Amino acid sequence: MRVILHLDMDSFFSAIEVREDPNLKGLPVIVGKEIEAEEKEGERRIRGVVSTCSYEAREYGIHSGMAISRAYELCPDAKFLPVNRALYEKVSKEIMEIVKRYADKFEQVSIDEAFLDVSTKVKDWNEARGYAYKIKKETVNKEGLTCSIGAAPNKMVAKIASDFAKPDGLTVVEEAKVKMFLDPLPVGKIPGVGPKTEKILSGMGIERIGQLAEYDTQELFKKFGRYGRRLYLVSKGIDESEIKEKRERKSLGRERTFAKDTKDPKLINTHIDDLASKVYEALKEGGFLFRTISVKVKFEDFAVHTRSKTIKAFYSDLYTLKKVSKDLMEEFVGEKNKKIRLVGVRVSNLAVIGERGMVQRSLYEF
Ligand code: TTP
Ligand code: MG
Repeated sequence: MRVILHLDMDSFFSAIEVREDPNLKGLPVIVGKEIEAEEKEGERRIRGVVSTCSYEAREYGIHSGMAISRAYELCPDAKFLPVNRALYEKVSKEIMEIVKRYADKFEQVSIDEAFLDVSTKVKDWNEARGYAYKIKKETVNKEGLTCSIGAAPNKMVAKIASDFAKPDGLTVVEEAKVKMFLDPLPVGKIPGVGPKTEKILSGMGIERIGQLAEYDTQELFKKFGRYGRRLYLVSKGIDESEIKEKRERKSLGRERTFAKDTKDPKLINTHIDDLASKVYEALKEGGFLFRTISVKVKFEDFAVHTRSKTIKAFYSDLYTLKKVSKDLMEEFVGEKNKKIRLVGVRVSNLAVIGERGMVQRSLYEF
């Protein structure tokens, strides 16, 4: 039996603000980016968008992505707070550490949500419910924050289920009930189906997932191409995708012993280039960025030396990796040096692409 849980924190940023200031409890609380008063043509304006808001604020029709000015129109008495991202990231880390321990396999997918494979932890769906409940209780006890959990035979159904009874929800959808659960839901509940697709589907007379499941598959493929195939599978509750574990890595490196000890700079540099490429491939696979590059050499007398360079920001490109590695190697290579037996390239100070707005960049402009 495969049991996947999807956990999503309730009104995450605003729930943290309420926890920090209990006076906010029960009030419409809006957390927004770039909240600032600006003077324009003699008029004071508030700029920015709503990151999230408390469930009390949602009753006024306020939601993520809405202009703060619009939220202000809908609920002038709401508490408007700036985004304290550093705090939310710290809390996110703590929660993920707690939650991770419950899983055979764990995949964090955003600042406030994660998938857990708990297949070996529970024997049946009843136990799955109890197990999920334990997790919910621990996040409340340790962090003072509630979450919603969906339990299902796959990631997609678990994600739809976690959203089903928000906030503080727990929805279990066992295999035999997947169809019954999905059929009546609007197609917009399918992760990735936005207003655009919803509109096209509506034009085809499809409003609910059950109607999508019954629709002529050839027509779906014709209309949406490969995406049509995904829609079809999802509507039937089929999703074989695995939980992708991102192992926390402190560093990542490759090394090589030469067939014959050498001091030939050209040959050594060729190997450094090649090792850098291998490290780069591994970085790409894990979605990592680096700040520190190190090289290691073992001389013919087995003496080991390393040299490192830490750069100001996170980088991810092969050119930077090769260039810095070769620069670092310079003092070890050349006629006056001993022959080299082994070389290695390593990166450390890693970050994950996508985290904290990390993007790929290059140290060198071309
Ligand atoms: P969500 O889980 O989508 O929203 P939420 O946790 O606030 O509320 P819900 O109870 O419905 O899950 O997003 C998590 C956090 O990500 C959210 O608290 C704030 C941030 N966020 C933005 O900054 N901008 C956005 O447009 C969205 C959707 C979220
Ligand atoms: Mg959430």
